[in-house]
Amino acid sequence: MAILEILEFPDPRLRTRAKPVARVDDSVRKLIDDMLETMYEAPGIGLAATQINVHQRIIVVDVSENRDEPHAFINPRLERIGGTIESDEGCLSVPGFYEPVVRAEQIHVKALGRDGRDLEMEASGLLSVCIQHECDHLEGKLFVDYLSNLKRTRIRRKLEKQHRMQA
Ligand code: QAP
Ligand code: CO
Repeated sequence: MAILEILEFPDPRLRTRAKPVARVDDSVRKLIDDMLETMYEAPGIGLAATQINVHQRIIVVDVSENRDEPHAFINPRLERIGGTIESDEGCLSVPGFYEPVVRAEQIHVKALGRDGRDLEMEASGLLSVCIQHECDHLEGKLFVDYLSNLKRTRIRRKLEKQHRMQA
């Protein structure tokens, strides 16, 4: 297992559209395990492969209180079932910033699981929001894209300044 480096906004690599996983093999399983370890260590509740600069359609999430309900979705497809929910979102790639975002409340997810088998799941609440947020990453989309230009620009400038200070 390994902890991987997480790209931070406005890194242009976060805008890459991820490619479908052709075969769920040991390398994909190792990647999922490293992503889960990286997410737990951060700590976060969700991580997309895009965030660790791997442009394959893989996300991991765990929204449980005890941090013991990991989910991995390979080639996820989302159907919005209904409702709307507004919640404060953050992102490991946008550290220190939380802003409200409106999403579908209920979703249906089809994907492959870590075992390579078809997986279907309905989700609502935080799990639903988190899956939608992570699927956006695979399209090169970030939660800050839902904010006003002013808010997004402020966040970008603050992170750019932090990155300069770290350099
Ligand atoms: C996506 O995000 C998410 O700013 C997952 O300093 C978040 O795990 C979906 C994190 C909220 C729905 C609601 C963020 C950690 C973790 C930070 C995360 C930070 C440290 C974010
Ligand atoms: Co994120």
